[in-house]
Amino acid sequence: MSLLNILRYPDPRLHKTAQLVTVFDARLKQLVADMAETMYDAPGVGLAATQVDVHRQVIVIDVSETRDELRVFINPEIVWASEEKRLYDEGCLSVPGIYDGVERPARVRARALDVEGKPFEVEADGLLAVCIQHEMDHLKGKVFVEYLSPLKRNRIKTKLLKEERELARSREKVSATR
Ligand code: K2U
Ligand code: ZN
Repeated sequence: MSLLNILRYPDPRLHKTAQLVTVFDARLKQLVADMAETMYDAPGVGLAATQVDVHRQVIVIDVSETRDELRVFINPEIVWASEEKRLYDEGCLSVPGIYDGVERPARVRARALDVEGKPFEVEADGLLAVCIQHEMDHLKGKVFVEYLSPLKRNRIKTKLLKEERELARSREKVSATR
């Protein structure tokens, strides 16, 4: 298994639309295993393939306290969402250090395929419902900061680009001393 690089906002690749999975083979299983390892290492409770620059409809989620209940959603779709909304302070592994309120349906029913290609449905509320919707946004090329005001979004973009430049400079200094 291997740790994958997580794209950081505002990388344009985060806005690509993921394609349907049509082949359920060992390569797909390897991708899921690598995504799960990357998610647990981050640590996060979810990860979409888009975030690791793989543009296929694959999501891994584990919202369990014990961190040992991995859920894999392939070609997921939301087939029902409650009228009732819930505001949740979201974060994102692609937008490190930023948390802000996003309102979404409180409960959803999602239909997907498992890693063998077998269909299943799950009804979710709480953190699982938020995470499923957050990850499915990633597969559509949408990052949660797009729900925030343009002012907030631009401040976040400026902050993360500045951090990216400082990170690149410190890496140059390290390689120059070698
Ligand atoms: O997509 C991601 O970057 C993974 C998110 C999933 C998530 C976002 C918002 C709300 C719930 C889940 C990361 O797990 S963000 C880090 C985190 C960790 C624990 C609980 C909530 C968020
Ligand atoms: Zn995210």
